[in-house]
Amino acid sequence: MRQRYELLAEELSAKGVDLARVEARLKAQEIETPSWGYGAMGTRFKVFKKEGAPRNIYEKLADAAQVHRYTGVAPSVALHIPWDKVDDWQGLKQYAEGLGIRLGAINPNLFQEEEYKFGSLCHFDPAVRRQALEHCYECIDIMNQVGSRNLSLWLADGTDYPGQDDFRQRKHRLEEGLRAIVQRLGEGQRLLIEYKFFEPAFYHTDLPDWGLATLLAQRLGPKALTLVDLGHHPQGTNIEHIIAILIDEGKLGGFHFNNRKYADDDLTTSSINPYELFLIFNELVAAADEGVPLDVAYMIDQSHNTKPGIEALIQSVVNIQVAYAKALIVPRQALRERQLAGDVIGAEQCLIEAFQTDVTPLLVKVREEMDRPADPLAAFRASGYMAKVIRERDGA
Ligand code: RM4
Ligand code: MN
Ligand code: MN
Repeated sequence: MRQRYELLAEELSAKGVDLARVEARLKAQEIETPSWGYGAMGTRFKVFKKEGAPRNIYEKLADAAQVHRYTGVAPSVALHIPWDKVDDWQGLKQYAEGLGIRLGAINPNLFQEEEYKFGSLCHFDPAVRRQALEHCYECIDIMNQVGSRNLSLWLADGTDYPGQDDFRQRKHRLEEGLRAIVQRLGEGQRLLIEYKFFEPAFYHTDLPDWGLATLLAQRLGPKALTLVDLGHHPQGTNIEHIIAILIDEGKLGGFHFNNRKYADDDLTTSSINPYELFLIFNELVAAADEGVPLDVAYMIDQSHNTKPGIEALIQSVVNIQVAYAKALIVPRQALRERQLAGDVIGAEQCLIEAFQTDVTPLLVKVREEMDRPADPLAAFRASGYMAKVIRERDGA
């Protein structure tokens, strides 16, 4: 491996890549995993039993701590409220810290109650809008108690049939609700607005795309930002282009990483289209290299129907790390020169060659220096953790 690293280092420095800087940036990477990615999730047809599945938020955090333990770059966990609600938030915060991780984004559920049949913040009834707002306030209180920065909001609001409600009125209600939420946020806290063009409503979604999310975020000021879930676009959408625009407008607040084949599949990040993830990271690195300020929450939003949660999340974290590493070794200077020369092939090759580079030796070196195993997935699988929790949790 040492030898492979030396070879790669030689090759990259010839291309003008500053490897020490690349390694430092890889060590500083932070990816947030979702509490809901550990438990037994499923499809609307069936939720299959999962061996050793965590039974509560404490066990989910214990599992998340494993992902961080083996990768070194997954130090925080996002929560959904009320799914992960506890009585003692201080206790939960300390429990997480004891495991070497921390609590991250808070996601309000505005889709579970009977009252939300016709929407939450966009509902025609002010009492329902009030209820939705109160739930968001409750989530901000939780953020204050656990020291969380991000309120990550996805709305299930929409209508099923033409004429069901008034589009413009719903937009006004939405803006009013989001404004009230932003006003409640404390110093350093942010509202991340997550869009999705379909589901669960069939005719229209109130926050369908990055355009409307960003328009609202712009009106609401610096605390409101757009969140991009990779599975929330029409097929064929150029997500890396959206990322570039959001960066340029100072409105990229965060990601929900996952991958999809057809719909909002929430599959393992990079499992279907690794080149897309690389191109997204390429935009992020290009901007960072130019000194553009970025304050982005890198979060995973996945649901594992057939895979065990911890392993799926280790896989995802590593895939994200690989995409980042490949974007970091893109020869920026050469790329710019090829672009300005109108050399389409040459410019594209700068990206393709970086994407096709095996960055394993680089990641192994970084992991060693961070006191982490060279192969996180293999090390976790050999650790005996799953057998232990299956015994404890399933009583087998
Ligand atoms: C949505 C969206 C949210 C997720 C909910 C449960 O599709 O992706 O981020 O938390 O599902
Ligand atoms: Mn999401
Ligand atoms: Mn989703």
